[in-house]
Amino acid sequence: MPIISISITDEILNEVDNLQKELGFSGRSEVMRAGARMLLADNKEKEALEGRLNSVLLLIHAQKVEDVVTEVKHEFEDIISTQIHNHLREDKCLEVFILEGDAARIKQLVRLFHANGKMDYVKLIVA
Ligand code: NI
Repeated sequence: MPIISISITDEILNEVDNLQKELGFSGRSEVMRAGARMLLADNKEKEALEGRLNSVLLLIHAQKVEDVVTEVKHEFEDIISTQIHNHLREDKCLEVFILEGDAARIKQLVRLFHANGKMDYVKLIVA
């Protein structure tokens, strides 16, 4: 198995260590492999989507990156029919987008939120 090194924030590393104990993983590598497998499976499912979709996109992010979200969402007004913005504990924002439109366009939006690396959580739910 190849060995790679990754950089990770203290905050995420702490959470990874807690998760390792809580779920009984044998080490950090095992947690990271499980995370990568979930992301791959999620992406495969998303890539298979086509045609016109109704969906809900959930985002959790730090308040300080709100401008990134605002910038992205203005480019996708054609598929965002409703948006709910709510404040959570610890300066976090929860965003709920109700989306309607072509699968390709919805995937493009989700990809942007994933790729910028600034979101704590990105989840697309297809109705
Ligand atoms: Ni906010």
